[in-house]
Amino acid sequence: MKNILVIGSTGQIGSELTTELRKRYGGEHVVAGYIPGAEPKGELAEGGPSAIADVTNGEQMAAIVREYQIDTIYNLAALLSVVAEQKPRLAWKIGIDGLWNVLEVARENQCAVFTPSSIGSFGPNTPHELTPQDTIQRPKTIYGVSKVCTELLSDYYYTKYGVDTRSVRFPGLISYVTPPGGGTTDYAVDIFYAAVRGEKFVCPIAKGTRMDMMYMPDGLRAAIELMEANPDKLIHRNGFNVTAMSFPPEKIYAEIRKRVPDFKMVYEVDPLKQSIAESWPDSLDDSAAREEWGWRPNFGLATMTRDMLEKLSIKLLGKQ
Ligand code: VAH
Repeated sequence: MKNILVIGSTGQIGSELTTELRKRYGGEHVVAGYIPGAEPKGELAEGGPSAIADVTNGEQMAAIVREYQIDTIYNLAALLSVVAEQKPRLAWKIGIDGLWNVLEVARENQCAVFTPSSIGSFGPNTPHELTPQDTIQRPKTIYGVSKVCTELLSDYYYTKYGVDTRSVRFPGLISYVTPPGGGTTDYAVDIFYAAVRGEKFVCPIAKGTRMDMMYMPDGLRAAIELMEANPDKLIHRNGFNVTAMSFPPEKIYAEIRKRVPDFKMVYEVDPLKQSIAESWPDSLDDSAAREEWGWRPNFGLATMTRDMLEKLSIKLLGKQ
């Protein structure tokens, strides 16, 4: 039976991943790791054990791993791309110094480790269309630099010490549960909140700027299915391209207007977000994930839009 520690369990991915893991493995087998000031609340607090797990404190994490006999760590501690550009040293401290601590704890305690990478690990001279699994990665953001290092350091710990490290390169993740925290793709979440609230949406990303995206249920499944995959079939390990859809702002706007006809959007391009978005792929080739561990997305733009609008209407307005 798996005993799992989720580091960053109250963040955009962590909050839903912890709940999903508890459904699959039993609440008592999944520890919600958090940092002071970001305590689990409600279902996350009541659904199973929680503990302060700060990636910058290796000893603290090691004590949790021993106390709960942890065999799998999902490490979701990171600053997202825009916030990271404003706090590059902190981004490195959490993303890489923290990862080093996680990998050392995993090495000493025989834990498997999932630490997500991102399409942010690609840069302006990476092929933008159907970005290959194996290609040049020279990102120009500290977020991207830290994600390339995440992939390489995780591979190193597998090759040198046999630590079972695995990860995917997430596209923009869209969710109605926990709002995103400072990313370039946040607009694809914010647009739904504006539509349901009957507000005009001011889009910070320019018309025509395509980025890969994924509905959160698919993202959670990608992480869990990779960690459950037969290791003998894995040729790659850290940084599998995964995607579900790719669209520019005008396409998601048009899809929402099919259900919210009077919804309005205008553009006010944010220079930092736009420069980051333009350096990222327009679309990913995720054939390696499909071949090596059977990856398949379930949601596309239309089905995600329908579900997001339905769920957010209940969450924000109390009605369908
Ligand atoms: C961000 N949502 O925008 C994150 C993610 C691929 C995007 O890494 O920074």
